[in-house]
Amino acid sequence: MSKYTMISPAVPNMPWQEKPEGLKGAPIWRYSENPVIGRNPVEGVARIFNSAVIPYEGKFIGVFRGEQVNGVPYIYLGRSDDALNWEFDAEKIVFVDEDGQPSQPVYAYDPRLVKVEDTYYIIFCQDFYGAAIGLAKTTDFQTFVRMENPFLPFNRNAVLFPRRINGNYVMLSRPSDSGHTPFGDIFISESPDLLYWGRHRHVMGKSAEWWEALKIGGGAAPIETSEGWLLFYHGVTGTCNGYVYSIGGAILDIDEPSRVRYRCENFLLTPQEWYEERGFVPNVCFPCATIHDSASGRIALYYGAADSYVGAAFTTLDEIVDYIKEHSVLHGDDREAGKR
Ligand code: BMA
Repeated sequence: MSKYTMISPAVPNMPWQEKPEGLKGAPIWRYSENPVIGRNPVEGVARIFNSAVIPYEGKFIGVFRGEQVNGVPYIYLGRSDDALNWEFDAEKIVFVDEDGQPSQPVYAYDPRLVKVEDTYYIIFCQDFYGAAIGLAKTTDFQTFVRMENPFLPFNRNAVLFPRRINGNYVMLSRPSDSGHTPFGDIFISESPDLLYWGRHRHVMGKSAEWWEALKIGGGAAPIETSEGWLLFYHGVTGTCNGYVYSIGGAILDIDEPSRVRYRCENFLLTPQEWYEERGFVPNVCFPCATIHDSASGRIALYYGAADSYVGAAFTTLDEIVDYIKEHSVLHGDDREAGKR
């Protein structure tokens, strides 16, 4: 009998591997065949990483950050029967505007993919006179309609919640600068229509813990649970050799998610495998999606590794929630509604 419940569909065919014996630290374990996606996955694309996947029509579909050989990132569509072996379209996703006219972003990266009601939304980083959040929707993964840009530049790491809260769509984001941003807290904004955004609140900031002492950013779309919204996010620290990206966990209040209920002082995953430590940008674990099954409580977390690969890791709702609660350290800001 599970201790906690997920409020989301059952996904009986989700990918899974049992916990290895002797696992130490946080109860989350890497897929033994990682990386899931290797180099040069598509003609003209050198690397796929920081990508999002979702169950679709009994199988799986995803939006993938493809770093083209000219260095410009774009979003590619991929399909899979098992969410581990992926086939990618040869061409990048073509976007149109609300009138059906071509509306291709200059570049597009770090996509998240979230279903709200009957529509799938892609939330990504793009050029809007500087790095800013892009938003697009599809119902069939054939036509992709770009919507109005939700926020002003500079902003990154936007993550839509999978349902409205108190009647409004809700999105996390991380206001930033035009460069590699040596700061950054997670904020939340609401919208009645995905067009006009307001009621901005602060959710949580960098913390005293070394692994997230520089900046943080939303990761996978929050999972609705009996304890609140389970959020996997990234935390960044600065070293003499550059940034290190780890994966953290927090649980946000179900009705007022700008309030943090629990926040794990330990990282859940930090770079330690070759595909996380070695690559185009070393020492990066960058979560962008989960596939989770409410019937079994199983969670598969997808993360970009070293800006070069996609990795997967597994956990269960009971184990990860207990771990986050047992190691929870809240800061003054975290408990606040986030309005000043
Ligand atoms: C961030 C983003 C991510 C990237 C990370 C590490 O600023 O650009 O796409 O994974 O840096 O390079």
